[in-house]
Amino acid sequence: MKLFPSSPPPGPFREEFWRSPLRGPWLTSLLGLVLLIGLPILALTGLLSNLAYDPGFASNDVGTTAGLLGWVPFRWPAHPVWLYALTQGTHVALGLALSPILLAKLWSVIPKLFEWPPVRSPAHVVERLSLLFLVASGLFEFATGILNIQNDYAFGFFFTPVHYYGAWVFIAAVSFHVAIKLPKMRRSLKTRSLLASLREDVAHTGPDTADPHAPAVKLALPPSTMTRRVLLGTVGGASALLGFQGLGQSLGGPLRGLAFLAPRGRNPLGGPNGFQINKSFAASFIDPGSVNHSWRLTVQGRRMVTFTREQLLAMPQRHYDLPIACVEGWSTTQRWSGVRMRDLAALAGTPRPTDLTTQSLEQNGLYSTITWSPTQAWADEALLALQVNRTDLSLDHGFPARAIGPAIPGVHCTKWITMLTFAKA
Ligand SMILES: Nc1nc2c(c(=O)[nH]1)N[C@H]1C(S)=C(S)[C@@H](COP(=O)(O)O)O[C@H]1N2
Ligand SMILES: [Mo]
Repeated sequence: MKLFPSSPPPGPFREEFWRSPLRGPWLTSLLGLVLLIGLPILALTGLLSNLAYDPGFASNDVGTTAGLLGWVPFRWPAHPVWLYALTQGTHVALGLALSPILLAKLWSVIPKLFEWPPVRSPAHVVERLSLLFLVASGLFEFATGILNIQNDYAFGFFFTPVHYYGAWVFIAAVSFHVAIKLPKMRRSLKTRSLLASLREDVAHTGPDTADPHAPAVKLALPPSTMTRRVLLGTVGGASALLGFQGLGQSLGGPLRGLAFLAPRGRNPLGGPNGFQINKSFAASFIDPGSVNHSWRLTVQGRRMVTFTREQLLAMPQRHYDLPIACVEGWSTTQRWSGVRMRDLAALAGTPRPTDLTTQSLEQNGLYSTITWSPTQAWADEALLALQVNRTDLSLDHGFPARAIGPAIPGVHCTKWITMLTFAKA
């Protein structure tokens, strides 16, 4: 018994519904080639971001350490200090740049979604299921990533494991797809020259007939109303625009002006202390009475010591240009001044490298406590910062003191510090 009638229902299930002669295996393969180059870099920088969080420490537990997929082949280094700004800036800018390519590629194969009959054989079911995983996980990863950079952790910590495990599904689905389609992609790419296709005018824009099994209807498509130059130019232009705006906010400084979509604003001089802020003091709900002269820093090592801000300022001050590099892709490099973390550790009777756990005055914040690995905590540039750009930190930038260190994600630069704990986790 036949499951489906042999003639498709009207609408998108009929081949003549899809009229663009530009659609076809050459276009799909060309866009596929761009994704084939970009996606591995996107995946790698994404996995590195998870690693940079040091998710193995209890207070950093972002839910991504479970099982085989909790990929931690090495510990995140402290140098070069701009490492995370580079990897995460690349991840976000590239993700933005690839989104128009992904959408165009989906557009180029959309008739396949309405294939008739929908199910032909068990092998056909497997193939369609693998495509379902591919498209669903791809759209999901791009959508959650973009929402996260625009909405400031719209999903709270939920985002991290979901985007992380979603990435493994996407990586698996892409690998499977590439393994199957690579020969077809290579064949299809040979059917047209890119340069010649870009030179065609609209009257000479013929159908993409690379597929010898293309249905006859393909050959009888109406004349094109658009050249390949316009199509590829639009997709490429959108991609470049999004990529550049991503780069603008990653590189910061004057280039921040390019970042027309940046959720934290474009103005490089915005915010107190001359640069932007992520979470303001008001949004932290910290009692203003706890950051006045009564504030004390507690350092817990082998013994416990407390310091006033004046005592900290009387200690040797170090000055370093260090970026704050947020998972959202933006970064900003400023000159930070303060006391070395390892000097504080020594004063608390802990002269040997251990982990460092920060504690903010902020209650219930997602980022009020974070653990740094010994590599970070004992680096020269690991500071309890009291000043930035030679003036006191503003309340919004973490007054009375904030943590800042080399090559660490922004989320590890805890503001409004009340306690530092040096201990083996
Ligand atoms: N106490 C506290 N510290 C915090 C945060 C926070 O929400 N609370 N946000 C972190 C994040 S995610 C980043 S990117 C940086 C941003 O620094 P900024 O607010 O000075 O721009 O601070 C980090 N320190
Ligand atoms: Mo962040």
